[in-house]
Amino acid sequence: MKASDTRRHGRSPLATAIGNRRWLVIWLLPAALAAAIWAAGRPTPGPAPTGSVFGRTQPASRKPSGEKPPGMAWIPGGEFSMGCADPRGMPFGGSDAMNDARPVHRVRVDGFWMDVHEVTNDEFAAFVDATGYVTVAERPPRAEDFPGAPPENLVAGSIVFTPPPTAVPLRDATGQAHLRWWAYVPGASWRHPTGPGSDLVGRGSEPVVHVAYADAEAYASWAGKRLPTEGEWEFAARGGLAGATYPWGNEFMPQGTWMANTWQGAFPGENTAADGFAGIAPVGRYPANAYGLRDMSGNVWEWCSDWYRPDTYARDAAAGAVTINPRGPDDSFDPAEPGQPKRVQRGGSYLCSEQYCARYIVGTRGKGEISSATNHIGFRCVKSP
Ligand SMILES: [Ca+2]
Repeated sequence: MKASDTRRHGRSPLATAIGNRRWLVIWLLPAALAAAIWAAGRPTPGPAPTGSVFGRTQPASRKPSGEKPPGMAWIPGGEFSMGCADPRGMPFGGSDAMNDARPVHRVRVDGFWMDVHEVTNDEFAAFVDATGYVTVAERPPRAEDFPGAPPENLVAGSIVFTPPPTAVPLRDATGQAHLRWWAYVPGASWRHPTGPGSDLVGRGSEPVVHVAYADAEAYASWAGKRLPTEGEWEFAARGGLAGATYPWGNEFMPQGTWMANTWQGAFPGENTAADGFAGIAPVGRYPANAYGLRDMSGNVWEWCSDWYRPDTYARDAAAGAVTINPRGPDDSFDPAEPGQPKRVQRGGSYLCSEQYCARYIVGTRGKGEISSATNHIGFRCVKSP
């Protein structure tokens, strides 16, 4: 499949065959709203959220036992308000109501260690060198998983951001607008982030990408760690702040400082790189939050261990006043793509902007089909004391 073919003809048979397994999730808006946003270029900010739905963050006092694992920070755990108010009225809040991140509800998590930064290419290479592990993107799709797909189409690869040369609508009636800037690239993998012609030279300290959920889980297990629950991830990202818009506070750029690697310019064609990076940044190039964590907003998306459902928070809120150590629902369901098992992803990426997917906002949620990978999805690990 060529990206140009996809753009010209919509979703190709190969994209359907492969894409059902390895396709990125999008979030849809009513057509009228999308048209208005496109016409205006950016949403008109509404009234600021009151924040009254957020209660205090109450960190636990328990200290960790044992020595601090290298490269990890202690996250004290405690009780906090999890979720996000409708972000459309916030500065840089984007255009999507993000209903799956409500209601804001009380959650308590135990303390844990968390990687200070996203897992890097060098770290992932050490795992592969030690184990011989082959990632999902490096394995040819199996014919039995894609009945009817021509054998020549069953080639290993992954999905790569491929921005179009001209401005395009961010949403349309087909629900497939994202195909204009994503392409399935044979040979793309963590070793070749943008395709067979690319490599990891000079990218050792960048976060590893093109990792499917099983890849992240395999690394974590090898490292003696695990993937965070969504509750742990958000508690850590909030850094002790209650209801702040970002991991560092309520201002997107306090004192004019770039705090995260996101997208600037008219997405997806114009990338001004005003924050210093046009694409992925090496980990740790932006300030840490109060728990010492880097890049909890932006850079690359991070897998969490919870299955994704849009009604998870509603269920938790209905079940009791405080949800203790939530591990997510027992199954996955996304009404936008029924039948695709998805896990939660958090934090947004270098491709997130206020025009599209403002999920660098700390309480918002993402989701990904478990065997899909792209060049803006990575992860970090946690460890219980
Ligand atoms: Ca991140």
